Amino acid sequence: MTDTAIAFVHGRRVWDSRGRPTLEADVLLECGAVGRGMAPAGASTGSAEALDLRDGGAAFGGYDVTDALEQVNTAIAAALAGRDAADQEAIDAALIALDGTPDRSRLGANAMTAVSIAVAQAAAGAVGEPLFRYLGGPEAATLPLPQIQIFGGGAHAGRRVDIQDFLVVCPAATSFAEALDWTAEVYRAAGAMMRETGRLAGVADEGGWWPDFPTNEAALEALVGAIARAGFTPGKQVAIALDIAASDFGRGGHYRLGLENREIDSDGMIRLLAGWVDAYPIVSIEDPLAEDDAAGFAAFTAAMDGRIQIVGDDFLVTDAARVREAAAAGAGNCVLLKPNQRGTLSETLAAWRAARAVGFAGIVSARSGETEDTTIVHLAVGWGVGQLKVGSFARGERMAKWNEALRIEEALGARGGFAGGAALAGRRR
Ligand code: 2PG
Ligand code: MG
Repeated sequence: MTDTAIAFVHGRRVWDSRGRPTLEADVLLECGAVGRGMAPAGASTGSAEALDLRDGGAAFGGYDVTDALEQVNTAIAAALAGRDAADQEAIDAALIALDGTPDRSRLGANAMTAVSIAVAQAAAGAVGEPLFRYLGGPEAATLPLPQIQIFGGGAHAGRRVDIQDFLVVCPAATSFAEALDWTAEVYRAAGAMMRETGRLAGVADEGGWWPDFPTNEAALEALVGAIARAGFTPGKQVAIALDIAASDFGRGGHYRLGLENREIDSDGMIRLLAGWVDAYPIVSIEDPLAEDDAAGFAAFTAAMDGRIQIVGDDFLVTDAARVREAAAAGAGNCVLLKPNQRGTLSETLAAWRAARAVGFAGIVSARSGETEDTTIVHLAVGWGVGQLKVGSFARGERMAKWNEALRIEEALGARGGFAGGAALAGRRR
């Protein structure tokens, strides 16, 4: 038996950032190393995501995880006992085989994600390395460009505005720490503007300011204003990224804009977004069209002609095969990577490898329901993904991840680098 053989797997129910049940897994190795992983949860989920197994029923709004927890402590624990934690692919393959369903509905992608992360953390601990170095070796030395939410909308703010995320990126920053410094000033300026105009109404699910705006465009104007008020040149130093999350209000080529109380088709959406790209310093748009609108995705990509980054989240659901299909169809140029959309780290890495092979950029992303687990930061650095999105610049579950990136940047010192604006797909950097 190797030192990195799994001695024990233990799951427990804990609570996520929305106060809902979630689960965490502890993995103990024969050598004494321990790893822990926690499952996050989405609110605007793609329909092709692996299943987040919930009990249903009355307790905790149906969000309890008794079944998933039982899977961790019985079937998964038994199947992984004695297996080598240093062979992540074999561990993840064993989880997938044990589940045996296409959508991970037997074990639950939440159970699998927590265990898959815990195994990786334990294996890294066994050799005394931080996870990013365990995953990427000495080559893993580049901090990702952060995408940070300033206003939260869509499903994360009671659908107050149609767009889900109004984010900023700092293409001209020269380090991760500097990107956070700049974003902190923009976030503060945006909050001050909301207060002065009497629109300050707290924060949305991911810590962004509650978007009390009459139109989507008013939110974009406010974001440009906040960037300028913080002393930065919009578009040059600090630029805008959007997550439209269009699957939340579009289906079958019809898009229902709640704020304007009107419905537009795929072409209408493309014209609307193209107009915003002309009018505002936007460098990245995620899920501009709905997950079932591959033709719209391709048409928007063609219309943008490589100007901006076009990200697939609900559209690609961290799936290697979908990434290859999208590239073949000319739909998008960047994949969002969320481990719990598939259930294992190996499948997440496969999606990233597929993206690289077709020339797509990538963004490692948190979920709107999060925990204090900072593993995704290590994935971004360890796999050299180049971009990281974990929500806004407030709330502990978000700041835990930004702060972990600062620690990694400090640990790398002069050997480290910052992906910067070059990590963005598209010419408008
Ligand atoms: C997204 C994520 C994170 P959710 O759409 O990109 O912002 O949201 O976790 O609710 O899917
Ligand atoms: Mg999204």
